Amino acid sequence: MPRDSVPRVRAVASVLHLDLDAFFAAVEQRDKPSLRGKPVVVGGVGGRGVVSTASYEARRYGVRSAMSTREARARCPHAAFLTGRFHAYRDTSERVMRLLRSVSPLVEPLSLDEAFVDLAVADHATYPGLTDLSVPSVTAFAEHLRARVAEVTGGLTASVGVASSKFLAKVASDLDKPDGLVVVPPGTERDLLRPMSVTVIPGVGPATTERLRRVGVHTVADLETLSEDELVRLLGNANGHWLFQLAQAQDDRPVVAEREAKSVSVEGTYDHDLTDRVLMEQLLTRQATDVARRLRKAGLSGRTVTIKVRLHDFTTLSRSSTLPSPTDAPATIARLARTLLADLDTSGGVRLLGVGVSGLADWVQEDLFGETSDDEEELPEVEIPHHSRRAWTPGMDVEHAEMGRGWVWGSGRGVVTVRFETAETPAGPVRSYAEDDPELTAWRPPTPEEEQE
Ligand code: TTP
Ligand code: MG
Ligand code: MG
Repeated sequence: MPRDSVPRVRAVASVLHLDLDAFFAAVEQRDKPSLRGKPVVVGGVGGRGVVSTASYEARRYGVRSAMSTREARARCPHAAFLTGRFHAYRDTSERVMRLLRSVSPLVEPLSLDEAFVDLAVADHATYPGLTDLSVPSVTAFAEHLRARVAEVTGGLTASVGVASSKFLAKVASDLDKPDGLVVVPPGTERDLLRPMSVTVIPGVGPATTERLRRVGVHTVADLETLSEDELVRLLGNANGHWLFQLAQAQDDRPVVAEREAKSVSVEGTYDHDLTDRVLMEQLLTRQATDVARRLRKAGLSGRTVTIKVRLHDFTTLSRSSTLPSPTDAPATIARLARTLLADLDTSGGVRLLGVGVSGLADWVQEDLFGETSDDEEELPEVEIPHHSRRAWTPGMDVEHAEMGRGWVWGSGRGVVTVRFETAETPAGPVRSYAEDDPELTAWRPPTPEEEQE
């Protein structure tokens, strides 16, 4: 950001930020009626598994995203531990994004469950109330939108923040989670921020927090006591200016609809279905390193890391995650790629894996996020085995010839236990089968994308 620019913050609260509550877990509770109102943990269930998310019932026991599943089990042993079903999350996400795009042409998704919407250019024909961007009017609109989200998702709740900038809208959506709405009246932004920890500012990670702590700065109010020059001396040019401006709620970043971003990607196809997660992670790590090398050669860096996975049945899935600032670091790309893989159900076997980076930055070119030492990782030798085994992972969708659709409750010792229920049924019965019972098959909804690739 140029040194002397003074961002022009909007005079009205017209940036909306929406984030679904306990997203993966909420989708699981929707599709598995017996789990509604109960602690649910979604993530890797193996020895090195990590929690993707937990239902609010499980959060009461201290279970959090990115915690090891082992620790989550210790904190909340009676929770249902499920591997993710990406197809269901993507489908739900698409319904929400479609709804948001019906509101405004300017929708900027940040992840599967989260987006900014620019209400200043909202479709007035669909939402006539919005011609007026007053606080009561955007409040009524946001409540209406939250109800619509519940409708299109089959009952999921979303938390929404509306404010005069992206920064404040995102802060606001988090204030009353879950199922909350906070509208920040224009003019009150700084009062809202002052008591908050400096970590509320995007890009302020552990290293910056520590540097600020050493000079006695904990809150945004503390930050305001430092001059721009002091902040630049402390944190460097880009970070210093950025923090100085954001501490005063000066954020004029526009809401940008998804653009055709340049991307760099690498992929590999395999003769035999891969089922070994460790092997898949090693392959992704290698691909991430290749992608990083190409990015650096081209002088590019990107914020969005995407993995592509083709399953044994040729369903092609992609999963992406967006960093707060651009990267070309192999370890960062690899780490993110592996995390993304953790959310996919690959139990049926994988035929193709790929990693890509896209989304060139529109702000803060310096690596605010890259506070960890981030050098090339040791690359393991990767050998691809010539056989594969089918597995029943907890939470996966199945269909039984007689009993119909259900989900895997657990498996082991040659037995798989299934609960027969779907979003449309009441809580259903539990039955056990031999793992190789020919009557039992994996179930996946037909998707239009399957034909594309
Ligand atoms: P979040 O919106 O950060 O979290 P959430 O929706 O589960 O909970 P809430 O918003 O109510 O606090 O992330 C959206 C989804 O992204 C989350 O459901 C699972 C996935 N995710 C991971 O896989 N790993 C992570 O570390 C995080 C934070 C999220
Ligand atoms: Mg969320
Ligand atoms: Mg989110």
